[in-house]
Amino acid sequence: MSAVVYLALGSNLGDRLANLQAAQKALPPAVRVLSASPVYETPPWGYADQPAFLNQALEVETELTPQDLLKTLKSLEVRLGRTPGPRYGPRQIDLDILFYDDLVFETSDLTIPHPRIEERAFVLTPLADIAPDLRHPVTGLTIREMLQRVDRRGIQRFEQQKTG
Ligand code: PH2
Ligand code: MG
Ligand code: MG
Repeated sequence: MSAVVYLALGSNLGDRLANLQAAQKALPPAVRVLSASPVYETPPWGYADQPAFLNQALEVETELTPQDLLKTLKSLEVRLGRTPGPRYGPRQIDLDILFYDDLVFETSDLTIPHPRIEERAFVLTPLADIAPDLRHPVTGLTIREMLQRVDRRGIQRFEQQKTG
């Protein structure tokens, strides 16, 4: 049995776009991308004195349990150059589990759905492009409804540099 999972990707250090692309490419065969949102440039949230982020959402299908998926994503973050830093501080790559089917689950190191989705325009904006009607299993609100309630100022589609 596989689960449908939504992931949030973020980067604000180094080649931000390359970091997002490398993360998607490095997902193991047990995590298959069904849909990828556009990339957005977003003002830093939580701790303002740091570079702007690029954020993206992915819809994936996986056989991994939530705990195994978390382990996989954490080790991928390290492989892609993430070093320890402050909570909400700058990072090469951040890979967060937003939803795992309609599971509601909490342990000391993992909470599903992600606890701050409804506050974060940088999560909701890309997610609304690929899953506007997805419902939060606890609040019953759709992604579109949550997005209408947050401050989207400063968030813009990131236009990729054309080459050649
Ligand atoms: N991630 C954080 C803290 N603040 N701000 C933006 N815009 N995008 C992020 O991905 C982000 C953040 C901690 O994970
Ligand atoms: Mg995060
Ligand atoms: Mg994280």
